[in-house]
Amino acid sequence: KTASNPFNLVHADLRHLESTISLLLQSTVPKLSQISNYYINNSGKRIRPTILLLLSKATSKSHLVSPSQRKLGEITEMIHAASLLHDDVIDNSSTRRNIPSTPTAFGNKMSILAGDYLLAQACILLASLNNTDVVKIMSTVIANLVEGEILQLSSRTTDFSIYLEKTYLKTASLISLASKAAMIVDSRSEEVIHAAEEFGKNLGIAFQLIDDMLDFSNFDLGKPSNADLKLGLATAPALFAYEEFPELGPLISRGFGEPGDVELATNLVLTSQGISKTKELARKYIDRAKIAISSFEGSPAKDGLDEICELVLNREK
Ligand code: 2DE
Ligand code: MG
Ligand code: MG
Ligand code: MG
Repeated sequence: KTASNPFNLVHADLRHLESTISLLLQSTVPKLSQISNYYINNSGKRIRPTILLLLSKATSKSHLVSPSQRKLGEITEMIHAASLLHDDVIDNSSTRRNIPSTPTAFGNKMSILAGDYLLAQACILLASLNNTDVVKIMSTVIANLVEGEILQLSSRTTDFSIYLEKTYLKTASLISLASKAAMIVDSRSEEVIHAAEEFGKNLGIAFQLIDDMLDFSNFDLGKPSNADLKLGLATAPALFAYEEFPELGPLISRGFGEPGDVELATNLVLTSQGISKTKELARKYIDRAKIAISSFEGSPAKDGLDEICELVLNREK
């Protein structure tokens, strides 16, 4: 077990990433710089770039991060921030990171346009890598985010495999494919590229399982909790609860749309094993993520990746 927090291992790299992104988002239209930078400035966990930086260090003989790998970290954080600017419109969500959400602070139109701007700046940075394979990989990520979001909006199903597919698309794809790309741009072996992709995929699915579990908690998440049922979404805790309480079936099918549905479903989920089963499943994905990188040589960065796995599983926000 490492003595130091994995985020400390990349502290300087993250400060560099933040200032670089902020420069990239400068625009002659001042509002655009402000809104596109809004979530990036406001102390996110930076988990995605931290993973990329640690994977880069752990798999480099010199333990150095290349300029292209840094850029991929920046691109990844920009795509993530763009998805949040759109997500808070779609979810009609009032707060994030303990501040008003961008739709609340600036309106839906501004939030969507600032997301588009961020995405465009991420594409410009992506082009500067001069690697068409990596352009394809990161463009696939953007397509996957949209596919995951549409699948979520259009599927009121009790089918767990569809939930997992959606979870890959809307959350794990970004971490997984960005990790893969970060290995490709610095010419890692096929084995290492595959290991990074598997690590990101399993960690990403665990990350969203915990996000969906925390939505049922009373913790201060910095964003509204108990939100998913109100949005009509049956996530892992509700799907596990349905196995014990089949009477949840019709509520899931109608998107918890009738008066009293949300309250009844909340009570059944909290009475069921849904929360603990969700955490157990997240543990399985976390273990798979750790196994994926188990052949990496020992280093502080490798220990940091293992530590991130535990932090993702045990986080309370
Ligand atoms: C987070 O899920 C959502 C992630 C994907 C959002 C993708 C969109 C498609 P949550 P929280 C909006 C457009 C993508 C672009 C512009 C790249 O559970 O609980 O809603 O943090 O997250 O609100
Ligand atoms: Mg949301
Ligand atoms: Mg959402
Ligand atoms: Mg959520």
